[in-house]
Order: sequence, then C-alpha cells, then structure tokens
Amino acid sequence: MADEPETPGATIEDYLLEDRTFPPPPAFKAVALVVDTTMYDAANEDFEGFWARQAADLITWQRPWDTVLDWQLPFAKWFVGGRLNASENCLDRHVEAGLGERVAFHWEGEPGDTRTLTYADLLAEVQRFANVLKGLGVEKGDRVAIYMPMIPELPVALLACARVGAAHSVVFGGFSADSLSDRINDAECKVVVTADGGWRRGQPGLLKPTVDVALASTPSVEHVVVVDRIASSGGEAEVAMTDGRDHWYHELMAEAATECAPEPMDSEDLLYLLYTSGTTGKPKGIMHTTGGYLTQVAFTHKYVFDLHPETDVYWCTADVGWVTGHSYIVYGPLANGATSVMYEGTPDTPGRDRFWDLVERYQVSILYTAPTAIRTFMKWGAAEPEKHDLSSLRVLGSVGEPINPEAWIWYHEHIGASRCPIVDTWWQTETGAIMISPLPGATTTKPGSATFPLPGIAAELVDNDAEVVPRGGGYLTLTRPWPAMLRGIYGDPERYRDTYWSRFEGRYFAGDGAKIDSDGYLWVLGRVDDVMNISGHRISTTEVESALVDNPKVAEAAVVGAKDDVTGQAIVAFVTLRGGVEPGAGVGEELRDHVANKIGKISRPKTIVFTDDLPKTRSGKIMRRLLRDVAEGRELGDTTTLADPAVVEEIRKRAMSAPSDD
Ligand code: 7RM
Repeated sequence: MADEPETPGATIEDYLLEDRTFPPPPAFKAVALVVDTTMYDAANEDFEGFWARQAADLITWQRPWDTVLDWQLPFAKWFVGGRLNASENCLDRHVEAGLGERVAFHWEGEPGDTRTLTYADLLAEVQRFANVLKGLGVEKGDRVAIYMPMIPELPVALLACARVGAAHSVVFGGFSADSLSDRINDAECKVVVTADGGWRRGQPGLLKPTVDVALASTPSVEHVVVVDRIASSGGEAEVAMTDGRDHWYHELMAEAATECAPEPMDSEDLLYLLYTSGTTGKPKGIMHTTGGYLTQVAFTHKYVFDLHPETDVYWCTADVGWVTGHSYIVYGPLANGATSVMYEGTPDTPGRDRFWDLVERYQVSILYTAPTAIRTFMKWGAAEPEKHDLSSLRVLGSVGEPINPEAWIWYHEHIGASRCPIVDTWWQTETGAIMISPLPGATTTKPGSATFPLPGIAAELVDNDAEVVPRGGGYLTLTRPWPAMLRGIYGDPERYRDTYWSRFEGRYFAGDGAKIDSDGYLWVLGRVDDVMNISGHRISTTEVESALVDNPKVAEAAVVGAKDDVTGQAIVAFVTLRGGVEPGAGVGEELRDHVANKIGKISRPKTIVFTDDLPKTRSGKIMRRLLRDVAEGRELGDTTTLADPAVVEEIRKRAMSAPSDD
C-alpha cells in the first residue's frame, strides 16, 4: 500500500471521499437484556482484569491461571499456567449441572431427515469418537484433518479432537484435492475425518473421491475415517475404501469404549489450525489456542446475541469449514449451553423458503447469517419469508463482509419485522471472535455500521503515516492484545510478524479499510489488500492467478474482485492466452473449470476477459486497480503510470462482451 498506485486494493483516498447518507436509526423495542453497558468502562479501566473476570465467569478451569496476560509483542499468552479442556467446557459441565436433556443441536439434513442431539447425546458420541481417534494412534499434540459436510459428526469430530488434545484442521468441503493435500501436508496431519459426501441442491456432493486424490501425496496420513452420510440417506455414493487405511465411522464407533476422560490442556495449547488465504498463493495456518479463545467466543456469543440459553434457539447458517462455524456453531454456543439449529444444505432446496421454514419449525430466536445470503433473499423477494411465521426471531446477526444499507434495511424489515436488533459483527479468522459489534438493545445502530469495538477491545484507524485518524477514513488496527487472537502462523513466526504487526508499529493491522463518521460510528469498508471477499469467503487474487497460469493455454492472468450485487465481490479474470490459442467461450469454460479443480468451486471465476495485454506500470506491476475499474464499468482512474495506456481501452471493449457464468 505504500507504493500506490501499483499495489492492488483501494486507497485511503477512496474512503476519505466516501460520504454516504443513511436513514435515521430505527427505534427498537426493548428486550430483556443480559447486556451490561458498564462493561465498557470497566474494561477500559483494567482490560486484563476484565478478561480475567470473563474467564472465571464463563469457563471452568481444572487449574487456575497464574498470570492473566504475558505480552511480548506480537506474541501473547493468556491465562498462563491455567489448565482446562474445551470439550469438557462444551459438554461435561453442562451435563453435570443437570442439563443433559437440553438440546444442543436440532440438526436437519437437506433431504429433510433430522437428528436431535441433547448435551448428553453429544457427550456420549464425542467420548466414543475420542476413543476411536486414540485407537487410530492420535495423541495429545497431533493434528487431525477434517473434511466434512454439515452433519452432526462434524462438531463431534472437532470436540473429540479437543478432548484428546489433538488440534483439528478443518478444510472446507468445497476445496479441491490440491488444496486439501497442501493443508494436510503443512500441518502433517495423522488422520483425516471425512464422509462419502453431503447433500447440496438435491444432489450428493461427493467428498471421499477428492480425499483419495489428495492422499496420493500426503505421507503423514495413517488413517481415514469415513462417515456414511449419502448411502445412509438413500443416495448413491460409490466409495473406494483402502484396506488398512480407511475405516467406516459407524463400524469404529460400534466397537469404541463409552468413556474418555478429557485431557488436561494448558491454556496456551493449540486447539486448532484454520487455513486462510493471504496475499500470496500459500495459505496461512492460523493458530488458535485454548483458554483465551474459549473465553472470548463464550463472552461474545453471550453478549453480542443477548443469549438466554434456557429459552433461545440459535441458528448460525455458516459452514464449520470457516471460522464463523468454529466459533459460533461449535465452541461459543456449546460453551454457553445454547440450543442450536444446524442445517446441511442450501437455502433454495427444495424451495426458496427453506431458511424461513426452518426458522418457523424450530422457533429460531437468534439468526446469524451473511450479507451475501441476505442479498440473495432480497433478490428472491419478500414473498418467500412471508410464507412463514417468523415471530420467534429476536436478534439478527450479520458477518463476513460489509453489509450495504439496502440489505441491512431489508433484513430489518422483512426478516426482523422492524423489531429485531441487527448486530453487524466485524471479526476475522485471525481475531478468532467478534471484535466490533453493537450490543443488541443497548447500542443505537445505523444500517451498515458495525458501530463500536466491544468491551475489552481497542481499535483505531490510522493513515499511511501511522497517524491516528479520529474521524474519517483509515486503516483498521487493533492496539491491545485480545484473548482469542491468533497465536501465530503454523510453522512461520516471521510471516506472522510481517503480515500483521509490521505495517504499523505496535499495532495489529487487520487488512481492512474503515471510516469513523461524525457520530463516532465505525464503518468497515472492506479489504485494502489483494484478498477478495466472495460471499464472505476470503480468496486471494494470487492464488487464482497461479491456478490460471498453471493451464498450458494461459500466458498471463490478472484477477480482481469486482462488486457484485449478490456475492459482494465476484471474481473477474483477465487472461492473455499463449500464441496460437484462440479465445472463445470454450476456452473460458475450460479455464473456469481448471481453477475450480485446482482450488475449489468457490474460486471459479465468474467472468473471464481475454486480452492481448495487461495494463502494467513501467516497473512491470500489473495495475489491478485499473482492472477493477474496468470490471466495475467505472471511469478509469489515473493512467499516467501505465507503460501503454492504449491497453486498457482495448481491455474495456473486450470486457463489455465477455462471457459470464450466469
Ligand atoms: C468472520 C470472517 C475476515 C474479513 C475481514 C473483513 C470481512 C467480516 C465483517 C467484514 C465488514 C463485517 N472471517 N468482514 N465481517 N467486513 N463488516 N461485519 O468473515 O477471516 O473469513 O474474513 O471479512 O474484510 O477482514 S474471515
């Protein structure tokens, strides 16, 4: 960003110029609050003491900590010397408190099959599966890869890993064999837990064949556990089982012992790795540890959603393949003893009212979803939610990308009946838990603003020279360590320092641009680096470019995220073909498929523009900023640093007639 305009991404000036006006904040009906607004002051006066109180109130420790925080910038240790087990906190203590019959998950498969798991059921299944893992040689300190659809065995697998002290590394089911094997190899996982597949849009989406391809090049993997999901629900899935390596989940479970004591873990022991796209092609293994993470996810889940675990039914629509699912389907809600809905499939199957049907039947009171979903529902029309009684809803949440005011207002009116507070929650895989958000009923919201940092969190905007920007646009930074913060990048402490702590001295740089308005409200405006945000999923431009140039027909490629009404951003690829290869719809299709196979379906470019040349600076850097202008049909920005200004005009003409995915 220091050398604009070569560096891709929006500039600070883009944000400073931005001045939108918004309708006045709607008045909310008061709710019975668990919120305590005096927490803001208490946390500011003594933030370590504040977090220590939360850790003591919300989490059960096998041994108390000696020191709240050990901060050797940029390396933090929280609740040093404390011992606990995450699965014990999510399960055993609730059952011991007499809540064994409370429902943990109302699970529903896409075909309509259901399973109800109480806390007692979940504890029993987790203990058995923990024994299965032990039987396969998994020990405290090992890593286990998890590549699964949204079925109950997924949270079971996570909690069983936590129980035996192995770190899980969940890889989203949409990722390709290459992406899976890269992640398995980086962490040297010993075991893979997967399924034959999962249901999506009425079809079985197979996972095991992808695992088989990935495992051709993963020397660390000794065993694979396969859940029989498709075949057990009336579908057809041919599964090749490798003798000695692959095992059926239900067969191992039938033989497993029923009791498994939770392993005592150090507060700073690794709980999990989650790989996330960075600005280079190589994904980063984000490290989360146990005590601080659990404290902050439990704290935020309780206060941000005004959770009353005895009466609320909570539904987070994310996939556990992303951090939102880790923190707000598994660890946060279970640590708080909440009752959740978990759903396997897509919102349009069998009809476009599937979500609202689920809300009505399970009487969901807290709904946490993404702007991309909300914009899709907007497109489908208010008639779909109107088919259902949504009066059980009380609090609505949003996460994953900036929510545009239009979508916010639609969500508020058509889903929340102008009665439910909306919590727009800003956070990242790296932060582990929600950092900036309103507190429902306590914070007056503005449509599109994430409002204020939560108690205990300190955020500031800075300009290019690291000067604090009290009002106006700037880079979003965090100035204090927080309990759920990433502890590093697996195997690469220097990259951790460089990526997050070197741009602004003493500050964590989030990679987002933001604005503080004249009322002091914070607006997160999106990434300023070359990370795209497609439906709330982080995808690096470099990664997609690498996949494109990997095809022998491609000479050069530049990828940008262009504004998209539904998915937030859409992938637009500018491709120069090798000599002798003729551009056309066929090649476009082939390249899109190629990217989908290399990285995963979510990375499939929406549009491919063939061009003889890419706009470059004299030093040879591709000017993605101009390509974004082209892709979004804008007037071109400053072209004076271009080596050959004629190139963009040519590209612009081509872009108008480029074939697109939809
Ligand atoms: C939870 C999650 C993180 C990036 C982050 C932002 C964007 C997330 C919001 C948001 C505006 C929000 N983790 N982002 N939440 N932007 N308002 N409420 O999404 O690691 O996958 O992505 O997502 O750009 O840096 S993530």
